[in-house]
Amino acid sequence: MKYCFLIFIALAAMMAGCNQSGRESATKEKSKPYIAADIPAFNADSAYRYVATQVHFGPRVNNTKAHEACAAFLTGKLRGYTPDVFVQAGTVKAFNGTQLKFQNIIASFGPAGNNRILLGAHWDSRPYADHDPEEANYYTPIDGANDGASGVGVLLEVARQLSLKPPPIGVDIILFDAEDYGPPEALQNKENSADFWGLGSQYWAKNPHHPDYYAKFGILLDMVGAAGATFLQEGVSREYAPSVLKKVWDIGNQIGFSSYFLYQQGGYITDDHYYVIRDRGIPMIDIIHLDQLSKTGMYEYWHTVEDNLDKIDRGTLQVVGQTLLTVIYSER
Ligand code: AHN
Ligand code: ZN
Repeated sequence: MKYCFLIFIALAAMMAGCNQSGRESATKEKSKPYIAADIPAFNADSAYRYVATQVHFGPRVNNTKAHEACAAFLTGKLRGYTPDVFVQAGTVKAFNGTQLKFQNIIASFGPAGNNRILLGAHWDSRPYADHDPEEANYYTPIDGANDGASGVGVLLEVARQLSLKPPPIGVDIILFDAEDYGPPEALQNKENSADFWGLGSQYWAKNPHHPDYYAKFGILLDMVGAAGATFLQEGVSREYAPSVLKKVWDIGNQIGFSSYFLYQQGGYITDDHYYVIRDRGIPMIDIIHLDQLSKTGMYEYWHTVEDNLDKIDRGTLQVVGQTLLTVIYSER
């Protein structure tokens, strides 16, 4: 009897092992995806202007005037593209006890029902340049042109496109707040390392704007605007949303962006998608600029005062925006 049990455990472990390698190879190789006809053309100049406007408010750090003003801008823009905009406002507690005012901004398009997808990006920017080469800058708020504004700029242009041609499925765009208020590097420890990031997405995932909100899958954009960006296959995405990752990577490659969407494993990032997966059960991937040659493994100017508008490239915004539109309008 005892042995049966042991064999069962051994078999289960082997099967888990198989599954694991099966899953990984599924995301490593490209194959030809289905792509619909008549996909709208993404406008990178428009996306770039949306990025620039956000950056010009100054750092969008919670509890500041720039943050408040940017929220009004984002909400106003989205209301111009759909009547279905919901602002989820409240307060969350930061690592240092500060009560942060936050606004998750949600815009819905297309048919109602559960056949829908979720697109996200964070719109706040980090109060600390704690990965800057200069120690004197560790507590300086960053422009967050790439880290924050780029993903939001792409999603605002996607929203404009969705307003011009209704998508075949429901699409929800969520601009998450309070993603980047995690403890500064010097104060990080085991107790505060993870769950003080993604405060807005954690709140939304536990209190969605509709009580039983569900989407087939989600795509998060994070640092999608720098010249020569490399999107490695991020670990949480690989493990919890392999088929979504494969679909998006195959489409990106198929339409000509193989130097951006690399079939290469990246590290595990505690980003907003992690909380949407954990607390809402929606498989969500993170399209995020990872760079194995940089010190942090992230975009080289990540959490530095150099994360500014100069580094934003219309070509990269185009790659990500056109890939998203192709995914959306090819869904059934
Ligand atoms: C952590 O470093 C734990 N999370 C990073 C998520 C992030 C911050 N993405 C952009 N800024
Ligand atoms: Zn950040």
